Amino acid sequence: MTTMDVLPSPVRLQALDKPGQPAVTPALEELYRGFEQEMLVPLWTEIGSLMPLHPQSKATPHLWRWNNLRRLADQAGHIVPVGRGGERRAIALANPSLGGRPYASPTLWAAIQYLMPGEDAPEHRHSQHAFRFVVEGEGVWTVVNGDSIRMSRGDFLPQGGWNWHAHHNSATEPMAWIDGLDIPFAYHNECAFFEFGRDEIPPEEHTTPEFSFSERLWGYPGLRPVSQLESTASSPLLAYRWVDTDKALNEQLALEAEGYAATLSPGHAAVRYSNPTNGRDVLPTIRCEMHRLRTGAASQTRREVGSSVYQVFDGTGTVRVGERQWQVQRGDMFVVPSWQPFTAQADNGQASLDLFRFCDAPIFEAIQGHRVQMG
Ligand code: GTQ
Ligand code: FE2
Repeated sequence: MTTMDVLPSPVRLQALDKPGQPAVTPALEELYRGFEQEMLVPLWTEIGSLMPLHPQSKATPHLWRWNNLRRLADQAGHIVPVGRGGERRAIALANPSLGGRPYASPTLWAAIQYLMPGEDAPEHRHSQHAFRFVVEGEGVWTVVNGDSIRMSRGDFLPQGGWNWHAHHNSATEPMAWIDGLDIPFAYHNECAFFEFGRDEIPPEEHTTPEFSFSERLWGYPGLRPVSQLESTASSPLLAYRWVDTDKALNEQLALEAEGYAATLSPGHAAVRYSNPTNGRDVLPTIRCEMHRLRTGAASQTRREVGSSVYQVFDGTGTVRVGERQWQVQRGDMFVVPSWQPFTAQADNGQASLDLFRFCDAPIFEAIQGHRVQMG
């Protein structure tokens, strides 16, 4: 290293010549050269960005249109084979201010996955927690530890880390769905493990049952199998069906109309997918919810520690994230970065606005670092 390499740039010294910083003198320049040479950085020059008054996300609010996601996934379906090595035909949302990396937010992966008729995605497992959510179509079964689970519009399928899984399209049409995982969180925190499974799913697991074993065991609300009293970190119920979610949301709005305090705010119903063994979030790192805004209704503005990804499940409306605002429709996806204000409003008309949401709140709750602010 030459002296030139370690000289602080004039720009940097100029930046330091401001309130709260020591006077720039030859002695200070000498001190900072010493720091750089020994790989040291003082707190007093960095504290503003290291310890901000409130979260200042590196992520940007951004919207991805479903017709573009769908079109490009279909294009990939015709060009890119799916198989061992690449593992999945999944295309991730890349937040525009996260360096072109496949991160929707600093913690969350969100992708559209696509399988052509007759195709199989090979078996593997990883420590990252995952889920699938289906905005349109059917025909793909995901096989988790040998349990074959049907995927149809509106279904939510959690899949805790380290479970073997593969997907197969048994139908005659291609199918798309979205995946949410904590891949960026695991990447940045260096805790990821991965293992390849069998290259072929045996025929006896290549089944297409209406309901999975997990639903037959766990799919009755409030009824816990007494043979299964140990709580598990991720939900053992591997599919939450749209008929139930839809009914639960409708009933909240109906109860509200009858005078009961069943909604979050006027016209805003919401349910959280929960783990039936402990009542907590379905996955240790990811919270998943479905929100329904009655026609014309708006959600209360809120900001929250941690980031969220939304997908419009149905209806049309306006969403505001920080300084941005979009008119949205079915399938559109958007990111709400940490501590940015968010509100949604359903258009006036026939339909309500249904928003599927996932976020990283369980991580921050676990470290006593979670905050929500309304208004
Ligand atoms: O379907 O197993 O979008 O392992 C990213 C990683 C999907 C999957 C993704 C995965 C999967
Ligand atoms: Fe996977």
